[in-house]
Amino acid sequence: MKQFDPELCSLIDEVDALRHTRDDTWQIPRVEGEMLYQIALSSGAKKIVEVGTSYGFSGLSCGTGYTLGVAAVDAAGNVSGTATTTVTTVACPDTSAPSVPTGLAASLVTQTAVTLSWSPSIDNVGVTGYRMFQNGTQIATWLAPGYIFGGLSCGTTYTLGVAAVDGAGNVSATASTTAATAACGDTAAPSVPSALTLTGVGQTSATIAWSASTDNVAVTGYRAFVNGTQAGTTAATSYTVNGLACGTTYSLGVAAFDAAGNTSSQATISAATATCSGGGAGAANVFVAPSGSDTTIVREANAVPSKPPSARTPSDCDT
Ligand SMILES: [Ca+2]
Ligand SMILES: [Ca+2]
Repeated sequence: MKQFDPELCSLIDEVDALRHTRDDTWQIPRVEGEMLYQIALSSGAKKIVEVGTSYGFSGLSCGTGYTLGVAAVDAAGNVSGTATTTVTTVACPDTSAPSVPTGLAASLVTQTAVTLSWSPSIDNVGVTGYRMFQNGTQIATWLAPGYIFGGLSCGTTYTLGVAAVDGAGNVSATASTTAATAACGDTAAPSVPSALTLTGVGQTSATIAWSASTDNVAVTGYRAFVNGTQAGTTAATSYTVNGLACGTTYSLGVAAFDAAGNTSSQATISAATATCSGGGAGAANVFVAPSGSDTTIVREANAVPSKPPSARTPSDCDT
């Protein structure tokens, strides 16, 4: 609290001087019993004012307490005691921005959200809130450290920022950090294997090969199918199916799968195994035509003739 000079001696001197000059210069009416008022400024200066009961002080500092005083003076220069009051001028405008937030840290990361925390900013008056930024764009205001950035995309890196604000609208610089959301769940199947070809065939086996599939994450392997039934898996781009029957046509298929279990559609190719040889799978049938290649007239191998050879007639062989 600034104090005005309580000493009134100089005031008296001033009044004495006025009394000698006011007729010529100040033209203060010389009326018996008239009261003048002395205003004691906090700076220590004093001022004589004419009769009145109010005075406006100017040139004071904002946000500062003052003691203001007034004393009465009569025409004879007699000065009263001083009455005082205290007053504080209006607070100074806040032109200082809060400190920049520090200690930014991302936590509780999910596929779609990241929680950003930070240390509170400080301000000459008071921090009233924070502005939140996502990739440089303000998306929200927040009252206290700790904000959840939501609605994010999985497997994506974001720049997250925060700036402090005070009641006068002063804004700190923006502090930023980067954070990546959790990896996306894989729901996309690999591409269908292409360029499926039959690269080898035997009486009981067939080998197929194809061009590698692609995937949004990675192809783990391939499932091989025989007539629609899975026969096995491989990480390679070829597969040999065994245990087939000779002289038989099969539908061979292959489909790619990823680590999440997503499987592509099948690519298929028709494959005929090699013709059966004697003693092979066709041994159950006996050719009766002289050439041994008649495919329309056959007899079951275990058919027992109903008559001994000596009793047979040609017609016995027709059925
Ligand atoms: Ca401030
Ligand atoms: Ca995938």
